[in-house]
Amino acid sequence: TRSPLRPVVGWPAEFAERYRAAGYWTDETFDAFLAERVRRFADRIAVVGVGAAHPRERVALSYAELDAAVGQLAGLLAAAGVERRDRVVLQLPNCVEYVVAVFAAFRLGALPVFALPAHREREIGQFARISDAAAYVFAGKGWGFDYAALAERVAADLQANGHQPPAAVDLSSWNLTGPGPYPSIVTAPAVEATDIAFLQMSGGTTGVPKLVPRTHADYLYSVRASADICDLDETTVMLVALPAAHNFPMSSPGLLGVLDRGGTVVLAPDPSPRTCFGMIESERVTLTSLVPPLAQSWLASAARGLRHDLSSLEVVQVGGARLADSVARRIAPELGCSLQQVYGMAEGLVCYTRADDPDELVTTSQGRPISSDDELRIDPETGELATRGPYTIRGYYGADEVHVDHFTDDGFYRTGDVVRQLPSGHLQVTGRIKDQINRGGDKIAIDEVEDLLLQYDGIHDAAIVSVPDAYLGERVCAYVVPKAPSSESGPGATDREPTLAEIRAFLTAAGLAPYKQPDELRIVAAFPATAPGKVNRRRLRASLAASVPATQ
Ligand code: J2J
Repeated sequence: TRSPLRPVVGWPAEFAERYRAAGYWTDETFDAFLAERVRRFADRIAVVGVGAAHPRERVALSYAELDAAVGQLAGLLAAAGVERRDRVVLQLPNCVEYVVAVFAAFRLGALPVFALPAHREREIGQFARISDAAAYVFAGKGWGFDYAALAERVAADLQANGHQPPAAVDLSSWNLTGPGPYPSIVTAPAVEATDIAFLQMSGGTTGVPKLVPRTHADYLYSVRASADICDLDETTVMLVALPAAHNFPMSSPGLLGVLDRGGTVVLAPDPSPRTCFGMIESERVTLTSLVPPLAQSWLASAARGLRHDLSSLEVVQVGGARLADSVARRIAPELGCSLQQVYGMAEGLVCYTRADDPDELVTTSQGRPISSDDELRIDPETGELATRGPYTIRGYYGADEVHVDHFTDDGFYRTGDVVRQLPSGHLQVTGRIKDQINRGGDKIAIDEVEDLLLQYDGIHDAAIVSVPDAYLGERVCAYVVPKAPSSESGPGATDREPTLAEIRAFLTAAGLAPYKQPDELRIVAAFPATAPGKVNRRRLRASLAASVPATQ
């Protein structure tokens, strides 16, 4: 049997009452959300994309067909043993089944645990362990990686460590449109809107990831309010180019915002300009969300004359990492649409530039919060932003030991971001004080990579440093002090500096997602001496970063 859902720090009663009275929190749950949209928009197209098993075949589901597929998949998950309140790790590429799987979990009153396609044994194993997942849903091996083999390795590893492995559910062998082998499940068990609906990945600053518990009520508020701000309606066609499980394309306003308004979600199987421009043209896409490096590569392709009709595109959102002002200024003229900057986080707070903001604010700021009840506090000394509000969590899932590092006594989430607030209320993100690298929107916990490097045989000490990168914004540089050559090394001894390729092979063998692995290696004889401790570790990284001029 699985352990019960763990308790989390929630909103104090007086805040909960305030958010309900203000109309932010309603009684709607995700399953009820879908049911109501299916009633209103039954024959409209809800989701377009490729199937998990057929990455080259176009599939389109109406709202009614989506609902039917959700019932079928819920039947399959139930047969795999998933029950109300169980956790289900979802690791799917951008295929139509992704949307089906999210709502199939909700149909059972189960909680999706969102993972990225780039995650590997280490991350999936951690998510499964921390959440004590009942099932792991993935998409076979047709997507450039063998997820079935990954599932086997994760299961073996959990078993070896005394954990019950989750049931493996491979959607590449599931028939999305045909009658399923199991009875369809059409009604959901009773769930409260203030219950935790799912666990989202946190950017991460520690060796072990933290999971973000979001409730139906708080998340759906952010989705509805985002759909209002972005003016979505039935004519909205959104291209999901980023991994669909990322909080940004999921909810800001994301695919959920589009479904809220009866629009169409188009899932791009990969984010390349070639694929995405083609889909924008053929599906008449009006909205998409990008991270800054993708925005740059789209600009470069448009400038090179990759010929496609992008005239349907109204808004390109950019967020996840700081967009350089110079790139921001090119988006509207060169892609022929409006730019919207988005600064958000899985923990809650989301800021948008607004359609009627002056160009200067749109190109130089990261927007202002969704809600007038988003409370912002900027530390006068460090500039760090702390925030609380109707959709910002008060604590992580099952990580009590890190609580005080991330939340203040009065319930503010410490973002670790350094910001400046303009008189208009808009924020500019100017820096970061958390131990994290933001590699073009992908978040890397420095501690996690350093801890693994220290397990490498030939490494005496290691420090992970962020290096400026023209395309990614930041890239990952490992400073390594090799072990001293042993004095008795005779002929054939292999005492020599480790190479980047060897270190990456080691980290791959350790099951670490490729995007977290060093892009670059710098060997040094010794680190400047510092006393042990977190603060000194930060100082060491800063002095290393300053010691060598960054190459582009
Ligand atoms: C600078 N840094 C940014 C921006 C996020 C919408 C949009 C993004 C996310 C997201 C999200 C930034 N400029 N425009 O969840 O709903 C950095 C900050 C922040 C961290 C959160 C959403 N937009 N960031 O990126 O949980 O450091 O969410 O604290 O992945 O990304 O990362 P994540």
